[in-house]
Amino acid sequence: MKKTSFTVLKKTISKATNIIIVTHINPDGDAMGSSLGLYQYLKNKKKKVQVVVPNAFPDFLAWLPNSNKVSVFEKNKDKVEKQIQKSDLIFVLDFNNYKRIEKLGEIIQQSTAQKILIDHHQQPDTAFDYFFHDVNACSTCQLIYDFICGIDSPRSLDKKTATCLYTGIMTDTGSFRFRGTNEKTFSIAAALIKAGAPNAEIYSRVYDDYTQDRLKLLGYCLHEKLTFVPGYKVAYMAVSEDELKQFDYKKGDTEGIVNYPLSVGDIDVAAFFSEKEGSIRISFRSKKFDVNKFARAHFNGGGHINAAGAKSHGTLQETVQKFVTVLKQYAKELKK
Ligand SMILES: [Mn+2]
Repeated sequence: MKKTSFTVLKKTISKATNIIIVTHINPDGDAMGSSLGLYQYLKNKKKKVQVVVPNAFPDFLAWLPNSNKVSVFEKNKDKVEKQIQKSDLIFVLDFNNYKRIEKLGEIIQQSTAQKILIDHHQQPDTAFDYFFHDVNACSTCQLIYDFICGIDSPRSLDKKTATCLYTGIMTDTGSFRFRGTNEKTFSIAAALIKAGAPNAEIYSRVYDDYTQDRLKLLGYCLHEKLTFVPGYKVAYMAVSEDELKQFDYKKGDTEGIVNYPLSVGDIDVAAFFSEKEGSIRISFRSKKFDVNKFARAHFNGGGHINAAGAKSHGTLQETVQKFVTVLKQYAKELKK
C-alpha cells in the first residue's frame, strides 16, 4: 500500500491520458455526486475522462450535470470493457471492494491501469495503488473536495463541480444530520455554495420530486409493513417484487424508507428488505449499534457503523427469518 501524497497523485493524473471513474452498484447521491464532480474537475483540466457505473442510477439524480455522459456497464458491457482496457488511470469512488461490482470489478482488477481509491467505507481492499480513504469523512464528496484542494486549489471548483459535490454531501449526511456531520462538513458546504452550488434548488431536485406512487409506497411500507421486533430495539420492513409493482416501482423509489423506524424513540436498528430481480436487497440503519459489523458477519455486506447494506439470495421470508434469528446473538446490546 503506497502512502498518498498530493504531489504523487498530481503527477499520476497529469501523466494519465485515459481516465476512468467507477463507482458502486445502485449508485446513490454520493456515488454520482463524487463521480460527476471529479469528472467535471478533470474535464476542466482538459483530461480525457469517462464515468462508468455498474447499473443504472435513479431518475432523481438524472439532473446532475453530465449524467447523460455516464456509461452503464449492464447496458453496454463490450463498450465499457474496451473503455477500461484503454485506460491508464482508474478512480474507484465511494466503495472499496471489487467484489461488490462483480464482473465489472474483475475487468477493472485485470486492467494494468493505476488505481486510486477515494472512499469513506470501513475496511478497504488492498488492491489499489493509491489510497485517499477516511472512515470519518461524512461522504466521498467531502473527500473529493479535499482531494481537489490538495492537488489544486478551491478556486478550481466551478459551479457544476460544486453542485455535484454538494449533492453527495447533502444526501450522505441525511441533509446534514447524521453522525459524522461536523464543522468541517458545514465549512465545505459553505465553500461549495460560494462556488455556485444552488443549495435550495439541489434539495428540491432530490427530495421534492417524488412521483405519487413513490409517496404512496412509503405510506404503504409504514402502515402495512413496519414490524417492531418484540422486546428488541429493532424494527424492519420487507416488501416483495409484486408489492413494489403495485406502486409502479422505479429505481430509487425505496431509497430512504429504511430511516423512518429510527424516528421511534427506543428503536436503535432499522432494516429494510426488498425483493428486486430475484434477489433480496437489505439496508440497515442504526443510532448506535454497529450495522457494518452485523452486515459483514451475517449477510456478506458492509458499509458504515450506522448505515450498511447487503444482498441475499434466499427468499424474502427466509432472509427476514434469518435476520430475526441472528438478532438473538445481540440480545445484550439490542434488548429493551
Ligand atoms: Mn458515500
